[in-house]
Amino acid sequence: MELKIGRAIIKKGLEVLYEYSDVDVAIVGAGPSGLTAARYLAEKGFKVLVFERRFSFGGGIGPGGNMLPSIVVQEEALPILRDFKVRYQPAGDGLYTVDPAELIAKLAAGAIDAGAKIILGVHVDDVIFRGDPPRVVGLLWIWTPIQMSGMHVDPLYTMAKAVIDATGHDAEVISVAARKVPELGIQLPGEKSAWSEVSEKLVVEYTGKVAPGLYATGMAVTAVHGLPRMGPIFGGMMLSGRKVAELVAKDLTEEVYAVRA
Ligand code: 48F
Repeated sequence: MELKIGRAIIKKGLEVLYEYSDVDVAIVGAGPSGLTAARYLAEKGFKVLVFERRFSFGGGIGPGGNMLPSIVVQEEALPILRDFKVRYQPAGDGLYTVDPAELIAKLAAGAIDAGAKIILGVHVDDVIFRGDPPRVVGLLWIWTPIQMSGMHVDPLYTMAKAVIDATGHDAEVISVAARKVPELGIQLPGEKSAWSEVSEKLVVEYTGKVAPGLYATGMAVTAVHGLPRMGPIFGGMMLSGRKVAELVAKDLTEEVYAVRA
């Protein structure tokens, strides 16, 4: 039996890694923005891979409401909640409360059911770039426990037509790209102190391409554009995820037509 269990795991696990070593879109981070983007891109037919450093989903949603079992979403994001079949209750002033456990489960299920692949326990370490002017064409990654051990083990590669940084406050992928590929011309001022109302709007407005092949969504957008942070309100994160999905889909579709023309 042990032989069969082990072989089933190794065979399928390596098949998955092989199949997803080349994708249309690689998303780093399975928080609210990354999972939302994954679903809307996958349902358009793109091959989507999400790398998540932890062995769980949701990013900041779980601890979001200061660990209370309630988070807030504003009216503008209700269509997204309905797409994912997440229930909500009015809290007045255009705000709605959502159960964080339900939001985590349904965002992840929505992304997976739409066809996105989520691989857990992966730390994205670096980008791959090509060309002059340069374009981001993929990622370097390593298993999280190895990264945490501090031992030097060479990472593996995933090639992607588009990379989306959905890593949250530290914009980890964009940050490494800015530091190691200065020719990309990325500035990273970092986020400002809180002003939720303004930031919830600006985070969506500024969502998009940061450099050729590299996009920002969610709190990563605030780090790249020096926007204020917000509290435990998640509508902007999901609206940002949906917007980046639309932009990436448009760019990739136009690139395919340009190649064919
Ligand atoms: O932090 P996170 O939830 O990002 P988000 O989608 O949403 C932010 C909100 O949760 C909240 C907020 C707004 O109300 O302020 O913080 O922008 O999710 C980011 C995910 O990315 C993973 C991390 O474990 C988390 O689940 N992550 C971060 N860096 C890496 C990574 C990395 N280098 N490689 C892989 N995963």
